[in-house]
Amino acid sequence: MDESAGSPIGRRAFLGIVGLGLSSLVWGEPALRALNSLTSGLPQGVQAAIPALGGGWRIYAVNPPFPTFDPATWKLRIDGLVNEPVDLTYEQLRALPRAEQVSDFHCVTGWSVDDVHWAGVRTDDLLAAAGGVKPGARAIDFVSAEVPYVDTLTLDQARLPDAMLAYEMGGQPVRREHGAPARFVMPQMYGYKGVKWVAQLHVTDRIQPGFWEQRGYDTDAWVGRSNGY
Ligand SMILES: Nc1nc2c(c(=O)[nH]1)N[C@H]1C(S)=C(S)[C@@H](COP(=O)(O)O)O[C@H]1N2
Ligand SMILES: [Mo]
Repeated sequence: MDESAGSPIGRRAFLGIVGLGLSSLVWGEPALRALNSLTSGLPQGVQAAIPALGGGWRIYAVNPPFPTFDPATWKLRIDGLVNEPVDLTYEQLRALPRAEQVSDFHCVTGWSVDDVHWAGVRTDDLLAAAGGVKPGARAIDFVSAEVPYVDTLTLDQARLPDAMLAYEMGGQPVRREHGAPARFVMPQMYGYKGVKWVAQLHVTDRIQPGFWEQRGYDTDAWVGRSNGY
């Protein structure tokens, strides 16, 4: 793994991940197509030992194998402090107002991917599908199908004009390793704030520390203005 392009902080954070013994996979696009089918049945430790770089993205997961996506049975739960809790099917998600954007992506460990083309649904349109939020709503827990990954954004953060629940990445449906069928995109914050394999938006009255925040990373993870940067 070549993390030498990262800043000292980035390197330290990366080593911290390794030190925790978590399976932060470091994979590259070219090898993934083949590796995914080959490695899905392997033990976590073996999967984590495969470094395949390329394409700019590093594929991260904390609890492999990656969740699977079946369009016939998949549901997105939107509940908590909303007026009409709902389970959206994939078809219903795709029928919500479509937004598109091109934005840069930054991981706190020091790597970035510029000009990523995303398509998906803005937070307001997701919340509208659940009848809107109730008084007192302040935050959203984004719960991953990859247990126990979770992260929380304030409502204001999640509603930023360049934040979205993306179902397309680079003009294609979000690939399995990138969080199929939907991942949250929060370009103004570091990548760990954007949950992959999103299964639930739980609206609450408070910020709760997400997976990486429980391990020392900042809750307000503004790019260039947090985590020691
Ligand atoms: N469910 C889940 N979401 C996740 C992560 C993860 O391990 N699991 N890693 C986060 C981090 S730290 C980054 S930088 C990005 C990486 O996205 P990629 O794997 O598509 O490159 O996903 C974020 N979302
Ligand atoms: Mo990251």
